[in-house]
Amino acid sequence: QTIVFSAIQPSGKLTIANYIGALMHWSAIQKVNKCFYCIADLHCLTVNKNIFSLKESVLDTLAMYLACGVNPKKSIVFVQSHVYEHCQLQWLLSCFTYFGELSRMTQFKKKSINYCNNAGLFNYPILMASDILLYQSDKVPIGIDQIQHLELTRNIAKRLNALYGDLFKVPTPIIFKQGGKIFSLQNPTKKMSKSDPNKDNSIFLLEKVDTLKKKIQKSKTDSDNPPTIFYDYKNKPGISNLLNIFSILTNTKISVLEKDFVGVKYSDFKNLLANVISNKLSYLQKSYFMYRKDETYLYSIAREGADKARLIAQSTFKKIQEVIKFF
Ligand code: AQP
Repeated sequence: QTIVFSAIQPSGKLTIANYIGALMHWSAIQKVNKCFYCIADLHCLTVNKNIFSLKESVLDTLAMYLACGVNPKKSIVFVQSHVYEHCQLQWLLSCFTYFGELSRMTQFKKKSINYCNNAGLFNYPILMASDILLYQSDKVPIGIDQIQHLELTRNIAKRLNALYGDLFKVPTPIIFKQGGKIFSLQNPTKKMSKSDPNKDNSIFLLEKVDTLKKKIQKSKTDSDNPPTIFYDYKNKPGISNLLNIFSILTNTKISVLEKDFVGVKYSDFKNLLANVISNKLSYLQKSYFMYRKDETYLYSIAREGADKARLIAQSTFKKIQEVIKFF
C-alpha cells in the first residue's frame, strides 16, 4: 500500500490556505492509502516560542484534522514530539546535509528576515526530511511553497541510500492542480500564512461570519474601470486569488466563473464569495467544536497514533543502526 505523509505546524489558527493546500484533500487520500497525519509541534518552535499555548494549539489542530474528515481508525494521527525518533533521525541526516543546501532554502531566507534566525529555522528542512523518511513514505502532498523542501528530502535520501544501501524510500510529491498557492488578502503577492501578524491577511477556519465578510470586502483588489472579474495573476493578483478560492470551494472552473461574473461589481462578487466560504466553514466549525470539547478523546487519539507511529519509526531506526553500527 502507498504510504503518504503529511503534516501541519500548530503555529497558529489554521487558515483557509491550510485547508485548500492540505486538509481538504486528506480524507479522500486516506481512502486508498496508508496515511500518516502528523501535528508538527517541534517545527513550530522555530517561530512560535509561546510554549504555554502550544498544548492548546495542538489540541485545536487535532480537532480540526478530525473535523476535516481525518479518520483515526484509517490513518495514523499523531504529534511529532511524541515520537523521539524524529529528532534522532534529524541529527543523523544533518550530518549528511550541506550548509550550502540549507542556505538556499527560500523559506529560510524569507522567515529569517521576519523572525530571529535561530538554528532551528535553518535546520527546519532536515526535520521535515526526518518526518517523511522515518515512515518510508512514498508520497507527500504539498503546496507549491514546499517543493524545494521535498526536493532536499529526496536528495538526502538518495545520498544515504548511495552510501549505505536502500535505507529510505525516495518520496515523490503530490501537488494538487487546484489551489497550489493561496495568497494574502491585503498583500496578494505574498502567501497566506497562519502566523502572519496582520490578521486581516488571512481567513481562519474558525472565522466568524461577520469578520469573514468584512475581511473579504476590504481585501485588496485592483482599480480597473469598469471592474472586471477574470484571472490574470500578474496584473490582477487580488481578484485572481479570490477567483481561485471561489473556484476551488465551489468546484467550478475559473473560465466558467469568469463568464458568470461578466458585469458583476467587485463588492457583489466579494459578497458571493463570503457566502461560499461561510457555508463551507459553518459545517467545519460545527464538527470542530464537537471534537474540541472532548479532550479525553483527543488525548486518546494522539496516544494511540503515537504508539502506532513509533513502531514504524523504530523499525526504520533498526535498519539504520544495522548499517551505521552504533555500539
Ligand atoms: N498559502 C498557502 N497556499 C496553499 N497551501 C498552503 N499551505 C500553507 N500555506 C499555504 C499548506 O498548508 C500545509 C501546512 O503547512 P505548515 O503549517 O507545515 O507550514 P506552512 O506552509 O509554513 O504554513 P503557514 O500557514 O504559512 O504556517 P506558518 O505561518 O507557521 O509558516 C502545507 O501542506 C502547506 O503547503
